Amino acid sequence: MAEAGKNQGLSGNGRIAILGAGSMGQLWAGYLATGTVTFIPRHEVSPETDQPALTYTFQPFEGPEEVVTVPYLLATAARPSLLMVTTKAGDTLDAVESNLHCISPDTPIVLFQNGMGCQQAVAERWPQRPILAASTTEGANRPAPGCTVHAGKGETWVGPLTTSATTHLAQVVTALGTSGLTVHAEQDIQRRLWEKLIINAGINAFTAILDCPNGDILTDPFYLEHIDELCDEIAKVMKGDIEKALPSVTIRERIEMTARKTARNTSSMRSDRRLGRRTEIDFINGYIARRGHELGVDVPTNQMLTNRIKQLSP
Ligand code: KPL
Repeated sequence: MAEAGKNQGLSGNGRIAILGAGSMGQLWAGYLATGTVTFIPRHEVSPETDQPALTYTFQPFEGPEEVVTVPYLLATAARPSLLMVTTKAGDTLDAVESNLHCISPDTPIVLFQNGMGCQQAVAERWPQRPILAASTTEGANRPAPGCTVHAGKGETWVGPLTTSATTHLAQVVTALGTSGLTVHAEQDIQRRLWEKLIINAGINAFTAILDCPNGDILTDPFYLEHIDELCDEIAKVMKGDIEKALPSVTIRERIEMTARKTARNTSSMRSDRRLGRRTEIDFINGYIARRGHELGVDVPTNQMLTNRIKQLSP
């Protein structure tokens, strides 16, 4: 963690609250300056009976391991200047709704979810609020309880989802950049989210079904049988959804480049499945299938992968 300091550019007290203390939340909290960041607890924290903070071991991408202590935001504390939401896609809408009472109407909210659909649902529900989405290629995992590792160095793009978010973009990028992680402003965040969605749609379900690391899908007959049809469907739905769509061959190249680059990684969906947790399939292949149905595009492969994952997971 960096030294305590006020986040330049954010209005108010400069404090950043993080909703969702999973690997991604702990990664950002591990890099943001001590004293500027708090976690929003799942349940209200009582100063008399509850732990006032979350403590964990953080292994940064470079340098020695550190013990990080991040206080919980108390109901009585001053309202934060920025809310980062790092919950699982399926929990996002409810988590935001349950915590809006401690977030001022003009405080920017940045959504860090995988996949598509939940970010748009939040922006549609609160169109007057400054809501932004982030697409990140940072990789973090928790190999053991109480231990978070920054496993892959990436970049993060942040862009507005609602009109009022546009004026907050520069200050949000500056505030997140104080972490030392690479953060860019992106006006066309919808396209960035789609570009990440493509990768997740081509890797996650296959790894969860085959129960293998990312790189192993590339030679598996089940993947080889379905990947071209999957990429054709993705290309058609993408074209109906955004302006700068990609052709099917480029989609396959991008999926395979990432699968090779992250060959030994366990995807988030395989990990969810192994831990018996709900997966994010509804926001990945499930989202593409839903959009396909709305657009009149046939999406049997996305639907098949969605169904297979739902049969395997809770
Ligand atoms: O983002 C990922 C995930 O696991 O969700 C990929 C890119 C597939 C890396 O594991």
